[in-house]
Amino acid sequence: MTDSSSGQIDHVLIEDRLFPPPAEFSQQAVFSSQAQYESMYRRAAEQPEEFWRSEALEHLHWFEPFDEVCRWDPPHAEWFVHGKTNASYNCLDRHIDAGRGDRTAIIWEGEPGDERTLSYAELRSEVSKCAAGLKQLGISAGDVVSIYMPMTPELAIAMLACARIGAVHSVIFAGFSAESIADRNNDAGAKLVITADGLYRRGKVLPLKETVDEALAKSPTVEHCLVLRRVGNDDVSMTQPRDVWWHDVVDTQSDDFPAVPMDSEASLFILYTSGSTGKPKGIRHTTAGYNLWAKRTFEWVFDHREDDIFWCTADCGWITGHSYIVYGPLSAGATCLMYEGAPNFPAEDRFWELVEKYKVTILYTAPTAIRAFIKWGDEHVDKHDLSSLRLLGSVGEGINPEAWMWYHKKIGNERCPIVDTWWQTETGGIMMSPLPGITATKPGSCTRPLPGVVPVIVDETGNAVDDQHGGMLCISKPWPGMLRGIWGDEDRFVQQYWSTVPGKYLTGDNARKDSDGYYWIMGRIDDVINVSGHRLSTIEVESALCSHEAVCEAAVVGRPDELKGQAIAAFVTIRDREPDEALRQELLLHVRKQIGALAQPDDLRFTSTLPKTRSGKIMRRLLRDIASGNEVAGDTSTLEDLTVLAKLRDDEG
Ligand code: 6R9
Repeated sequence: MTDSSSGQIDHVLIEDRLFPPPAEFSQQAVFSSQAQYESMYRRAAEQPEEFWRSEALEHLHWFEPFDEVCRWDPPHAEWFVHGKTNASYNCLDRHIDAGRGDRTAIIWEGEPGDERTLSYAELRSEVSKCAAGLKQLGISAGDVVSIYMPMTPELAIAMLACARIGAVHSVIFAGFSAESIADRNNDAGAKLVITADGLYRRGKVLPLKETVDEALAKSPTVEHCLVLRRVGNDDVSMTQPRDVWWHDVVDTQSDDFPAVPMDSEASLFILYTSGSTGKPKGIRHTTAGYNLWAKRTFEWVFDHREDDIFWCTADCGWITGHSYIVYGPLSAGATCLMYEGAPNFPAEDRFWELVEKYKVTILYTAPTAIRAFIKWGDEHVDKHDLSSLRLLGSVGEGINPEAWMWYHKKIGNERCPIVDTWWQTETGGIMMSPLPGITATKPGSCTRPLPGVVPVIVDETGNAVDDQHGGMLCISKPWPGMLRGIWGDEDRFVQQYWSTVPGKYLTGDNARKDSDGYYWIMGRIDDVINVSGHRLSTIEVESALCSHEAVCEAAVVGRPDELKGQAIAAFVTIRDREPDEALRQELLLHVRKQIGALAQPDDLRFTSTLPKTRSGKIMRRLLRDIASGNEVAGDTSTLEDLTVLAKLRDDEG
C-alpha cells in the first residue's frame, strides 16, 4: 500500500490470471498482430489529422467534403469541419449503393416470440416512410423528437428516420415515469413524441401511451404524438388532432425519401444520463464524428466479419443501444439480432435459446445480466448449444473477476475471447477494450486504449500519477466521438467535465494502470472509501467478496466512522445457501485473506436485492445513505425498482 496523502487510490486486489487470445481466433482477426495495433495507435496519437482524415474519407459517405479535420478550442471540438454527411445514409444507402441491399440488417424477436427480418433495402424503405411521416407532422432539421418505445424494429427505424431528415432524437428508456418524460421533453423542447400502444414485459402489457399522456399534459412544446400499434391495445385514448397512428401516417408514405445532407457538427441526438443529484443531463452528440467513432470501434473491438450475427442485449434507451445496436453495426453493414423482452421470460434460458436459435456469433451484454445468470443457475445454460459464439463482450460496470471467469467458462466454453469495454454515454463509443485477436486478457481489466484515445490518470492536483497507483481517469486529447455539450447547459458542461483538470476530459471514474500498461477501472470518484487515510476502490473490495462461492453480488460503500474517518459497509446477495452469522464471519475473513485487514468490511448485510439504475448499475449512493442511517437523499427517479429501498430497510430489521 502507498501513502494516500496525495489523493491516490490504494490498490489491494491482485489478479494475475492471463488469457492469451486463441490462435485460431487471431489468425483471422481484424487486428492480428500487436505491431499493427501499436503502429495504428502511434499514428492516431502523433498524426491525428492525417489518421482521422483517411478514416473519415474511407468510412463515411460525404455529400460535401470537410475542409478541416479537427478544430480544438478546449473544451470545444469540431470534427470534419464544414463537411456534409448523413448518419442514416451511412447506415443504409451506402450498403445498398454497393449492391449489398439484400443483406440482413436486423433479425428481431418480440417477447411473445414473433419474428421479423429486415434486409438493408427493406430497412431503408421503412426509414424513408417514417422520415416522410415526420415531415408531414411538421418536423424538420434541428427539431427534437422524443422516442419512448418498446424494443421493436420501429424504435431503430424512428431513430434513423430522425437522422435522415436531420431531426435530433432523444430516446427515453421505456421504463421511465411520466415525470421523467416530461422533464426530458421540456429540457429539450421536444416537438414530437413517438410511442406505442403498449409494451410487453414478462408477459404483461405496460400502458406506454397512458404514461405518455400524463407526460404530455406537462409538455407544452410537444405538438404531436405518433403511436405505433404494438400490442393491439385499441382502447388507448387518442387526443385529436395531437395524436396520430403510425399505420396512418408512416405506412402510407412513399418509400423513397432521400437522406438530407447534414453538417458534420449538426446534432444527431441527445441522450439523458442521470446526474447523481438534480436534473438529468442531455448529452449532445453530433453527426460525423460520432458516426465514425461508432463504426470504427464496432469493427475494431468486435472483430466484425461478414458472417457474424451480432447481438447487443442493451436497450436502445441507453448509449450502448445507440452505438452498438444502431449506428455502429449498421454503418458497418453487420447483421444484428434485436430482442424485445426480458432475459427470464418465459424462462431463465431465454437468452441462450436465442443464441442457439439464431446462431449468434458475438454476444455483448452487461455484468448485471451475467450476475443474474450465475444466480439463476447453470442448468439454464446447459440446455442449449452455444457453439456458434466466437466472441463475448461486457459493458456497463466493472466485471468482477469471478463473474468474468464464469462468462469465460460457462458461456464461452473457454474458447471465446472476452472484450471488457470501458466507455460512457459521453464518449459516444468504446474507449478502452481488448482487441480480441491480439490482447491477452486479465479478468477485471479493460486492458488498453483504442487508437485515438489518450488516457491519463491524475491525482487531486491534476498531476499524472505513477503506474500502479489509482487516480482520476482523464482523456487528454479530443476524439471524434466525444460529447459536444450538455443540451442547453454550457456552464454545467464546462464545470462537470473540464474544470477539475483544465483542458482534459474528466471521466468521473478512477483507474489504475498496471506494469503491462493495462487499465483497471476502480469505480466512480464519488464512491471512493477513505479508511484511516487509505483510499480504497469499491470494486476491489466487491471483487474480493465475489470471489467467495456463496456470493452473487456485492456492493460496498463508506459510512462515517469516528475513529477511521470512514468504515466499510458491504451489502451482499448470496446463492445456494441460507445467510447466517457463520457465513458472515466466513466472508469477512475471506476478504481479510484476499486483500488485507484494512479492507475488511465493518458491517456486512445480507440482502435479497441491490438498488440498481434502470440500466442495471448498482446505485452505491443510495446504499451510502442507508449504511449511514440517513434518509435516502437526492434523485431516485433512475432507480429501477422503487421497492428496493423498503426491502433494504426490512433486511436491516
Ligand atoms: C457505456 C455505459 C458509464 C459508466 C462509466 C463507468 C461504468 C461502463 C465499464 C464501466 C468498468 C467497464 N462502466 N463500462 N466500469 N468497466 N467496462 O455504460 O455508459 O451508462 O454513461 O455509464 O459506467 O463508471 O463511467 P453510461
